[in-house]
Amino acid sequence: MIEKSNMTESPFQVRGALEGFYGTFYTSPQRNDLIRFLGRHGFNLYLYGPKNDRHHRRYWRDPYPLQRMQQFAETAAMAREVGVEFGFALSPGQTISYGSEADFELLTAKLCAFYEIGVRVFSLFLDDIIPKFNDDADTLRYENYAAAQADLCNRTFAWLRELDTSCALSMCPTDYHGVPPFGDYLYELGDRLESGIDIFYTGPKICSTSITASDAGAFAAAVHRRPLIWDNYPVNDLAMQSEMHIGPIRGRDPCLHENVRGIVVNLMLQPEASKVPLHTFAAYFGDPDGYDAESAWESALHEVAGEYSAEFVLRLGENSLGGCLRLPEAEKLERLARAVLEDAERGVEPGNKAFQALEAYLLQLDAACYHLNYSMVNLDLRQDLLPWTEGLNLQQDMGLRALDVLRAPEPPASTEWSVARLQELVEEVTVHPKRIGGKALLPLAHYALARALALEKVVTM
Ligand code: LTM
Repeated sequence: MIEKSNMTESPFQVRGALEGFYGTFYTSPQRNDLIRFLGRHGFNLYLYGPKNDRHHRRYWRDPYPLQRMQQFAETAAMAREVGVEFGFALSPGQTISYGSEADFELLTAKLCAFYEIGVRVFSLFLDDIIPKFNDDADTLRYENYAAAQADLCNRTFAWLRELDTSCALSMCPTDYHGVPPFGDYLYELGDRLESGIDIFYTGPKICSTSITASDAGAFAAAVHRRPLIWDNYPVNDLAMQSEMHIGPIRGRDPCLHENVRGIVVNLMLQPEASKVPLHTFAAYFGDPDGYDAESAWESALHEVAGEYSAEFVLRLGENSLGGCLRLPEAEKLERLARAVLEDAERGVEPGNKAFQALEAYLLQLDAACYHLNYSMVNLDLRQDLLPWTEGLNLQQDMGLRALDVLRAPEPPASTEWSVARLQELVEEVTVHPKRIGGKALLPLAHYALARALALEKVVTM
């Protein structure tokens, strides 16, 4: 486990996690549990801004119900005790009139309610909106969109600092990724925004495979400040909902800290599973130069899943590496399945080395799925992984059945049942909503089916 004391030496000033995804946001107990975990691993910020919280975005003007404010108050107090600042973000961009005094009053009233429960870190998220004024008055009032956003942020910052000089403000711009030359908007925003306001940057892409110190340096030059990285790994919302990003963080430059104020990690929809990549971020924060993704992953799995379950979660994880980090989804399984298919197509008798290697690995996956379903001590992790465990279980079952069908000597009698079950499994795997296990087992299953059906024809002729 990474001790908090190591983190005081981290070169990253801000080490945060962000509830900033689309979809069902966390319950208060899930959030509190995650914050305690963050505190134990040297993170110092939890930023709250889930897109589907209507009081955060769609109905940003409305105050939160009392009961939710009480929950936030408890969370903020607990967070501080464990060394994490609870930050509140508001997303007013869909409907705000930037120059309106009435809207400014509603915005500051919303932030003030959080100030009163002890929150000192605030953010305005202006991402994922159409860069067009909602109110004609803004068209007359402002030279351009960046000027309007800068004005809103600057007034909010001045208001916060008058309230309390310890308050911090960051903002997520409408263009938050890319490489130079950036659009006029960003240069304009950088010129106009008060220097004390942090700006988020997601790297060259929205979900970036790699983020280098030079990417961040170029963005910093454009906006006249070192950005905060909004890291869209491991988030798995929207089109990524079929993916489970339980692998370690990779592709973050060891020198990134030179050009950023910090990194804030956008979480998955599954809070318990998010702890695994978060643990690896903690290792990177503590020693970016010495960071080794594989060993960080191993210790993350041991801590989050427990000694007894780590290797089984690893089996699932190594078949679920697809996503923005651009790793092969299931490198080993695909390699083993392809080797069997190639042999079968060349007429090599089943049962050879490749066949045995695939069978042995599929049996390992079978054992892993059984463990993940029925023996995990961390039940929250079990629950988070369940749809992917189900997908992997179908894959391994289909793979083993395909090997049975290939191995069967005398169709149709000896394989009839296996062929029928294999057909069903192929259909189930094809429509399964989660991505896991790569794409190589299906061609093998199709090959086994086609061969069995062809042999059946010969026998019955
Ligand atoms: O990345 C940013 C700044 N905004 C949104 C996030 O809210 C969302 O979670 C990620 C991943 O889909 N993409 C975004 O564009």
